[in-house]
Amino acid sequence: MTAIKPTPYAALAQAKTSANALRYPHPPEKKPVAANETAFIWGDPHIAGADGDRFDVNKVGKFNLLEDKGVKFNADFRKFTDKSAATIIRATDLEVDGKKIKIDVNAKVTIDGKELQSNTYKAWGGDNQISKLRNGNVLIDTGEYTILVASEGSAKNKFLNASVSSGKHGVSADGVAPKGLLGETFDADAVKQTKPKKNLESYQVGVKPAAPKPSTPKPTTPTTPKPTTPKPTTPKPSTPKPATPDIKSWFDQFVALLKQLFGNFGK
Ligand SMILES: [Ca+2]
Repeated sequence: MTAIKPTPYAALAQAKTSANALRYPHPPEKKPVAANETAFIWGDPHIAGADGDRFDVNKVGKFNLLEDKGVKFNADFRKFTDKSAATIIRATDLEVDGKKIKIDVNAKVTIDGKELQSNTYKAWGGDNQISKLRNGNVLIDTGEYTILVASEGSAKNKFLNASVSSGKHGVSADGVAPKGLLGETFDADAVKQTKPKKNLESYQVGVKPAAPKPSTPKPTTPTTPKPTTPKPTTPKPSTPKPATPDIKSWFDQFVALLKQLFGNFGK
């Protein structure tokens, strides 16, 4: 059999294509990782990860929720009341391209120590900006992420809920993948986590996980959680559990908010 010769037209088209390829070298575009996804943390804290992961964190201390290039987002977990076993987020702090942002339980915002007034915003470097919305919520835009922090609860017992959303370029366009309790769920895998990927202590801010002693390999006994001995004598004070907002409605509100803010969200 003789090989079929390309027709002159096909040969011409091929030549043209290679010429174009040389003229416009176009690296293949990488598929965005975990684009347009949202992870939530709310109540005593429940976590809903970016691709459907669900788990709870019931610890006291400062924990990292998100760490990526130019962004750190930490939450302070405290006991809801002195007597409750449940913990809630009492404060958050962020570092976004060098700016230090603190958000207290009333959603009061300070940037490098200066208070941000209600219904105002501040922008700095790149896409970074922070808005104190009329409803008291705080919106932080880093370009790569949109972070929302909301104060919830009764006047006496307030707590914070938060969400982290990725944009259309995903979370790894800058070559750095996110870490942290929420950040690590932007991994675009099909695994629905039922717990954090690592030992909870390794997310703790300012606490280095103890290095394993090489001599005595301790069996990995998980730190026994303090038995929550409910005092049977004293009647339980009617401390309402932090309202666990319906995740769907929270998300809908969030999307509506973004639409209201940006109009062309998602385009
Ligand atoms: Ca990144």
